Amino acid sequence: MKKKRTGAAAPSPMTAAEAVVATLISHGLDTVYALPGVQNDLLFEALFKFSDRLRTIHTRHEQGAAYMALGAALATGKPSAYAVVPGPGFLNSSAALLTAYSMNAPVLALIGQIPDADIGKHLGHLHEIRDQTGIIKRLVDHCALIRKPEAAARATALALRAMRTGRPGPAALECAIDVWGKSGLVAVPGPRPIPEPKLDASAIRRAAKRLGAAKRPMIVCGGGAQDASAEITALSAMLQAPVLGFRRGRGVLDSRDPLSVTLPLGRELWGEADVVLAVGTRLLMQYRQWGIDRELAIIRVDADAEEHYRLHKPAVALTGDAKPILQALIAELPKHNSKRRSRNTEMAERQAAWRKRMEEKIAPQLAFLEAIRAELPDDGIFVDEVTQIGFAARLAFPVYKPRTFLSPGYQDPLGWGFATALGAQHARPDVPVVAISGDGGFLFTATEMATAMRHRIPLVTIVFNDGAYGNVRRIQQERFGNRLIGSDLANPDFVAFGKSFGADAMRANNPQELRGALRRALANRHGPSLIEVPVGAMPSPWEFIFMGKIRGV
Ligand SMILES: Cc1ncc(C[n+]2csc(CCOP(=O)(O)OP(=O)(O)O)c2C)c(N)n1
Ligand SMILES: [Mg+2]
Repeated sequence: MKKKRTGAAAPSPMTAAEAVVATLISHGLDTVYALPGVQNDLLFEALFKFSDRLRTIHTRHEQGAAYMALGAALATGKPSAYAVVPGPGFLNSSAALLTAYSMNAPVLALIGQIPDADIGKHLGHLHEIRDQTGIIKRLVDHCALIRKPEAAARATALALRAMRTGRPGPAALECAIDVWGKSGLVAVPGPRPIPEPKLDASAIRRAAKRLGAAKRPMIVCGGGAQDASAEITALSAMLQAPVLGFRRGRGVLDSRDPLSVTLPLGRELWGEADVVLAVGTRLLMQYRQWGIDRELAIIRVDADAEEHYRLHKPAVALTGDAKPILQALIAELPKHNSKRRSRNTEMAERQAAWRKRMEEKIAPQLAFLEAIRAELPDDGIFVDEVTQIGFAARLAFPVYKPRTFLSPGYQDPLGWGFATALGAQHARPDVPVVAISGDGGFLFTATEMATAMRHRIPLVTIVFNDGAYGNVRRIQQERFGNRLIGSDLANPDFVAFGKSFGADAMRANNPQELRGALRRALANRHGPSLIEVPVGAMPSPWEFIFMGKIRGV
């Protein structure tokens, strides 16, 4: 998205911390998710000073702060920020920062440091960690150490710009305990336009010709297509091309459109396609599991020029933001497009056939998902987790709008869900957010229920309690001769747990009761609600996800 150049304000005296905070504000950020500590006291002093324009949402663990920032970025598509102390504070946030990197999410980490003069000397200062910068560098594409107030505003603006330039992703700024409070003359810059590669007219023409002539075109969407929903919808209709979104690409094309598919039908269609338009997706599952052959031409649209060639040379590579590229493709396509018959009936029939097969195998999961979809409004956000219901949701939860199905990408970090959903709900108070968790994943960040209460965040969380790391347990049963180890869990009474924080908490024993509980929870906009659903072991969904080769066999 482009923003107008607003220029820097006239220089005025301020601390490095004030310069960072003022620059966040000048770039449109309104929240910092944070957990304080002595190295960042002067950052918090600046956050206090600017608290009429930037809210500080404090959490109970740094992973909560970082996942909340991630959730805010995913739900809004805009940059978000979190602040933590160095060493353990930073490391506590690192799984979330890693997940932000894997999801190309624009999250800015503000990380404290030991005294500036002693960085690298191994003196054993409070929270010192060997080569903190080196560790951060492995987790983000852009990081900088702030050493002077005069450089702080510019460093912040550069980090925010890097987060949205090319392939989006997180950035980090470190600042030493004795530098945050140093004063200097600072000019606070406004946002500058994000550089976009020029449209490659000849590549767009080649793509339009290939797609126009294709007999069985298909579109595959990843997270990079989330802001090009209108364009994907138009192209799908023009080409009568099914649109596959699995996990991060879900919701780009409304699930109610018969051309909107997920797994396993998407794999079948991959096996039949002659031209695939792949938008903002790594295509890892397609190349590594489903296979590729000479009969299939791939047209890739990606913000990252290197991504095109990581696995395979595509027929056409288009680099940049998906939206303008697809708009150019839409303008060019009518000159080359074949006459197309509607595939709606065919696709509806094939979807129904797969649905039937799934109902035969994973009925318990599907029934709970149906209950959730029936109560969650069309624009409500569903936050997925690494749990039985989550795996099924990736296959079968209908998604109607972009950025309303948040699934954690290739890290799949157990425990991301609750805290990420809190951030999503905090950043999007206008829509309801429902998080699902297993009993295992929920307790990773369940302490953030205190954050939800403190900041009155009306998130609805459903905990499916099977008393186990159920996914692991089933694998041990089915593949390892029932040698169960490390997969059974002792749990609290989740309803009592929720209530002890002051949350509205209830139990639902079946899909029908879940609907009633959700109705009550979604009506409560004053604070968090927790619904515990006791469940038994669930049937395996893996036969619909890991399906093996279909091309180039
Ligand atoms: C950070 C992290 N640690 C471990 C795992 C491995 N893992 C995947 S699923 C799972 C069990 C999940 O248990 P629960 O949340 O109760 O969901 P259930 O499978 O029981 O539905 C584990 C341990 C992971 N994905 N991420
Ligand atoms: Mg479980």
